[in-house]
Order: sequence, then C-alpha cells, then structure tokens
Amino acid sequence: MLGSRAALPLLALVSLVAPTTASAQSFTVDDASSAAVADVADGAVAWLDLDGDGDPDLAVTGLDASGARRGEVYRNDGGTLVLDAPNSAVVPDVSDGDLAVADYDMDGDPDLVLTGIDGAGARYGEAYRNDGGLLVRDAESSDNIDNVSGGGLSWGDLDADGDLDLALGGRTSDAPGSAVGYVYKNYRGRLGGPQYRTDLQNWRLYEGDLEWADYDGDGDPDLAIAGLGYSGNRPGRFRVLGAVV
Ligand SMILES: [Ca+2]
Ligand SMILES: [Ca+2]
Ligand SMILES: [Ca+2]
Ligand SMILES: [Ca+2]
Repeated sequence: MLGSRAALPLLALVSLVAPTTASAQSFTVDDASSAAVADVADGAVAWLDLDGDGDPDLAVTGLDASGARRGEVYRNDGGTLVLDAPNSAVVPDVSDGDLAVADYDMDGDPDLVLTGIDGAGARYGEAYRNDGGLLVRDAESSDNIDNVSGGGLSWGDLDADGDLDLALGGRTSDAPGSAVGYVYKNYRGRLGGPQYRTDLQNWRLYEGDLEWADYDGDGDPDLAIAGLGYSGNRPGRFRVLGAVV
C-alpha cells in the first residue's frame, strides 16, 4: 500500500539522450506519444511489431486515473505512437496482470499472451495470434491458460523442442489459496495440454513475477520466481519467497 502518499497513474515514453558519461544519462519525454498512450498504474507494457513494418508497436494494460481498467494497443507511426483501435478493441480492459510477447505459433510474427482482472472482477489468461497485424483470440490456447491476476508471464523452451513454452503465476480468485504456478507446453503452436506446476514445496506464489534464464549454463532454461507465498498447510501460511528452480 502507498499509505497517504498521493499517486497518479502515468505512462510516459522516454528516449535516452546521448550520454556523455555513464553517470550522466538522462531521458527526455516523447510528449506526442505519451499524450496518446493511456496513463495507468498496476499495469503492464509490451513491445511487439504487430504490423510487421519493422518498428515496435506497444500494448498497454492497467488502471487509469478515473479508476477504469484499460487494454490498448498503439501503432508506431514513424516514431510516434497512435491508437490502434481495432487491436485495442480486442485486448480486454484489465489491470494487475502481465503481457508476454513471442511468436508461439511460429509463423514469423509476434503473438501476445495477457493476464489480469477487469472492472467486474473477471480474471483473464488469453492468447492472441497475430493474423496479418490483427490480434485474434486463440480460443484453444486461451481455454488452456488459467485466468489469473497478480502474477507474471515468461517464455522459455522448457522441453528443448525448439518452441517457446509459457510460465504463468498468479491467482484465480480473491482467495490466496487460489494461487497457481504453471508451465504450459507449446504443442505445435498451441499452448496447453501437458502442463507442469511450479509450486515451491507446497508454497504457491502470487503478487510476484517469474523469468526464465539458463543461469547455470547447462543448456536448459531455469526459472526464477518471486512473490507472496501461500500454503494452507503451514504455520505462518504467508511468506515472501524468491527461488530459482
Ligand atoms: Ca510496427
Ligand atoms: Ca505468430
Ligand atoms: Ca518447447
Ligand atoms: Ca539451466
């Protein structure tokens, strides 16, 4: 909680000014793009070249100053971001989630996975294929992905078969006991089917994040997880945890 400190949701596009020394780097705000992009808190941002024209476009979710959840996409128009209305209409208005970009169906363009919670309290775990620059809900993968808020998403090739598998954390309801952690295997461009729990010895984590990296250099991806752990079986029941598995 932020206590009594006044806080406003903000999202600004900043560019790095050519540094003279390592300690003198500064950023300048891109006023035109920042004016276009929704100001949000409890948010997520992800770059993906949706329209395949060589520049990164931006997806944003979060809670705006009016208390409304937002899910928007912005097209990169020569270095200025402008609202991409068709794709913004596809992306649900959510906060407290994550966005993850990867070409999971391996057709050469970046696709998007989203989690979060909307204004009516519904949680989401959705996958969208990139169909010629338009996001299209992948019903089969979306149905397999748990609907969560308060967690993270990360892509890694768990089974070393050349496609990206998806790690997800979060909770499926307001109850802390609903926290889940899964890796969904990518099967021929579809997410789900076989899946693996990422519980840490019965601690299920939420309000955190997770990220793949081969930190031990043995050629397979490893997972770092942090968050608030819940275990109905343990004294204390709640712990702040960080682990590499
Ligand atoms: Ca683009
Ligand atoms: Ca794709
Ligand atoms: Ca894989
Ligand atoms: Ca490894």
